[in-house]
Amino acid sequence: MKNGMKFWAKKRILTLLVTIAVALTVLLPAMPAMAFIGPLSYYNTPPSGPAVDATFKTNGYAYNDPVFRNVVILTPSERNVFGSVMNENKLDLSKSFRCVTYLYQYMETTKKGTVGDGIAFLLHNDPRGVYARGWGGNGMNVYAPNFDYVKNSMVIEIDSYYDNNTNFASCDPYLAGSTSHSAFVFPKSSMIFPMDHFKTQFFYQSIAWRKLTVEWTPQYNGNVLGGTLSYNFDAFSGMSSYTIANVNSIFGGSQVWWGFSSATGANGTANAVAFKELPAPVANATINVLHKDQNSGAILKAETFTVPSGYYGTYQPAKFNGYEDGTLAPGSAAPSGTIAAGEIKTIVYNYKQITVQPATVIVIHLTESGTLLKAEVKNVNSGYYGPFLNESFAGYSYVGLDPYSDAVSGMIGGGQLKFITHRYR
Ligand SMILES: [Ca+2]
Ligand SMILES: [Ca+2]
Repeated sequence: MKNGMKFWAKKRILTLLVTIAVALTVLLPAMPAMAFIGPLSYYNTPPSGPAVDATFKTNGYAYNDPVFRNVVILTPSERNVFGSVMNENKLDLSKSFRCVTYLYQYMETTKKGTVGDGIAFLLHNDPRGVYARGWGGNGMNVYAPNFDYVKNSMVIEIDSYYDNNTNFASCDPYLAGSTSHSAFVFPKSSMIFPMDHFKTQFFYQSIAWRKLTVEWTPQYNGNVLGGTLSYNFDAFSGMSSYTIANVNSIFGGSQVWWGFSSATGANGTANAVAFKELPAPVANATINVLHKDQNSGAILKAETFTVPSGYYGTYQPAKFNGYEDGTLAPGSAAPSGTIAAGEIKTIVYNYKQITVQPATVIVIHLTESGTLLKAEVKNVNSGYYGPFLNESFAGYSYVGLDPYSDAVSGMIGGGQLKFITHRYR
């Protein structure tokens, strides 16, 4: 009996130990190990930015870098890990936004190997909210060939590993020689194939922190909210854009969660995101373009453009009869560059006349009843003339230009004659 009691007690303890061991095996892969919460040794110092605050939720193995407070390490430099960072404040897709980050997709300085699997910027309305996730490895923590994927979502993937297998969560478009690609992808309950990548761009892996700018521009089609998601990654050829006709059909609403997700498989890569500018409305700025006669300084043409703040494209000189090609004036704003919200920039081009020929402007001052007060012949050069304004005559007040008068200033050709008629009463 005593022996029997001992055997029973031993069996209880053994069962308990096995239960604990099984529980640990099941739980551990989902919990960040203590070794992963320290600073990471990057090859390059991350760009600075706003500290990641309490509104950001990190999941899986992701954590806020203890040294660089604007950086979230999505995966430490380990195999088979995953992580995400989601903001607890939803974005309203009826308003524009721009978000600027830098991505790191490389080893720690202490490690060597192949890079994988990538980082996904995602907008979503998954019922799991900030805890939404997909499979690890090439699932990049967003895809899964079943209902584990992140629902009601749109992804910009910066995929750092080419997958040609067709037995996990995603496989990739191929371009000989490239190691990485970016694309728009809509996660779904089946495997992601090359054809599910939209507007793919190919590139090479890098040890640099690479700039990722994401912009959203809403657009209504009648009462239906649509919009365009755009991004520029590491100064590849311009912005890549994808337009959605109906936001509700993708996200099931216009308010969406946003954040970054990542995973590694066989390659222990550090995947990290440095926040530079958190999502903020894209405000407008003003660009004036002035075209001037180089000698007289007269304005040949003036244009005003309302543009989104940020990068603006090139404003070229115009063409004017009788003038050489325009050149940028001293002190002019650059013809392309960046502009801040609310800022006004003035781009000035100077134009030099090709040949100067004599021309004539006759300025006549008449009363309404036709009495001549004064007449003058002005010998001018071809090109810009004037202005020849009204004058003061005792006992008379100015009425205005005669309806048949030429303009008080403007362009005149060589040998041409202009009549300016001012009327008085
Ligand atoms: Ca891949
Ligand atoms: Ca891919």
